[in-house]
Amino acid sequence: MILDVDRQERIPNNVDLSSDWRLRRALESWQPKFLDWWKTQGPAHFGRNEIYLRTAVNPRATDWARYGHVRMPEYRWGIFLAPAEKGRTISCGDDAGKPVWHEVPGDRRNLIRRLIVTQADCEPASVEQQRQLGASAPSLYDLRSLCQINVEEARHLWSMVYLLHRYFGRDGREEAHDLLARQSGHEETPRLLDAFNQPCADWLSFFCFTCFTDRDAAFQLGALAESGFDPLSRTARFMLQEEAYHLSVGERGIERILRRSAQLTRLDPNGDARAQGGIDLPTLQKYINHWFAYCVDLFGSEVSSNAALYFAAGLKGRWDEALRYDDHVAVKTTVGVAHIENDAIVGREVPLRMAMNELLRRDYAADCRRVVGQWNDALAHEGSDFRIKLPHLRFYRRQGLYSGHYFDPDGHVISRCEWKRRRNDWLPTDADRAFVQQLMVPCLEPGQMANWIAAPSRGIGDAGIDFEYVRIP
Ligand code: BYC
Ligand code: FE
Ligand code: FE
Repeated sequence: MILDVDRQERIPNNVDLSSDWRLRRALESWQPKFLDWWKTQGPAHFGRNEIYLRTAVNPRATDWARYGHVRMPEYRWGIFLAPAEKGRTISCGDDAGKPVWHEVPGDRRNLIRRLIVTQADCEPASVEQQRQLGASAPSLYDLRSLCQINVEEARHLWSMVYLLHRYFGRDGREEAHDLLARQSGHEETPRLLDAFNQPCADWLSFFCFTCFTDRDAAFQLGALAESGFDPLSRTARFMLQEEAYHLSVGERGIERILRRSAQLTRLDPNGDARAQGGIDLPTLQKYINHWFAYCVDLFGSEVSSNAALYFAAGLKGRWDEALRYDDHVAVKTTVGVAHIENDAIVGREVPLRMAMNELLRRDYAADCRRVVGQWNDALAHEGSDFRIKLPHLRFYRRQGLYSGHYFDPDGHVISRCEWKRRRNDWLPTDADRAFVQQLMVPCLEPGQMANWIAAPSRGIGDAGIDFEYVRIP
């Protein structure tokens, strides 16, 4: 009998590794390289401590993870695909409606590989970016969140490396090797996408990252879950299950900082949160501007022939493609996309398939606006008049139609001169970063929080806020 989930194996999995000795050997020889990467590029602190972590054990809807104290290097990283859906068909593009592929179609090999490699590259990148954060955790509760997210991003890497090894032979093995060789922020061998080469050196950045960058992951994985290459779809679907928690860490983290900042502003005779050892609300807004803009770039160009190819080939769909749309071929309609001509904003109609990146970005932005709405409710609840505002999609872009032009946070065209004059009002300055950095002192007593952040409303599962999430002897 073939076990659904094999947990006794060196690599826990539900892909029947035990019956494919070549694949198993290839992955087992990648494993020590992965562990070496984890040691040298992964979390620099608390590697020996027992941490209350969730471990994925079975890709079903409920009861899919176990919780318990484990040391991170001993974490059981597994390869799990969501259960196959019987009779699933290709959800978009030229082959919409035909049965999905269980092997890689030869003519789509390069496209699929590029999608998987791009997705895969982000996972270890994020762990590298967050490497030093453990040293300045604002609480044990938050330290545990960081470690949880790090081990799960590493599991996402495992999932992608499985796909590369299983379906791409020698090329796949080389790509898997390169995934551990590139390094976030490295001058010669950086990570593939810009946001993953940005420093994430303080906890305000961490919460912005998990709110906005992990949300990009959720939307990209949603689009990949629509893939006609079924193993990719199933992998993405299971990763999405873990991703929900990452987003909540970011959303709730920022909300806790906002609440605390509002309280400290009120407390100070001059309304200065900084004087009270907190982060002032305008600085928070600047960090949000920075990270939102970088994450908006992650969707690629507004008009993209790559995106059209992915869609046409049935490899990447729209958000909720199957549920939200009737026309899955998408060759008859157009989408309005603002272009910049002679410093003026001009609306143009673009063939729908060419605008797939932009559609996903708009869905992403709508979700971000929903979150900002909740933050503003929290600010109102604290009696603050300050409101967070998401910058316009054109603000501070380095990819796509708006890069090389200047816009204010409302999306109006401005001159380079004006940009230089106002930039420090809109984006964190070196002084802002230095200020935030010096607030980052560890607070590791169970139940205690650093001064600049409010306590969470509740703990993890049944555990209280004062639970010993990380055992520190
Ligand atoms: N930075 O037609 P274009 C995650 C490149 S996050 C640098 O505009 P395309 C995670 C692009 O690669 C989710 N380069 O774009 C989060 C192309 O280069 P080549 C990650 C960029 O291809 C937190 C050129 O510009 N998953 O998992 O339609 C923690 C022109 O391309 C950027 C995915 O992204 C950029 N921002 O779309 C842990 C899904 N943007 O090929 C993990 C897979 C574009 O001409 N990736 N370029 O050399 C994709 O679907 C697409 O590659 C993209 C780009 C949406 C990223
Ligand atoms: Fe991930
Ligand atoms: Fe994530």
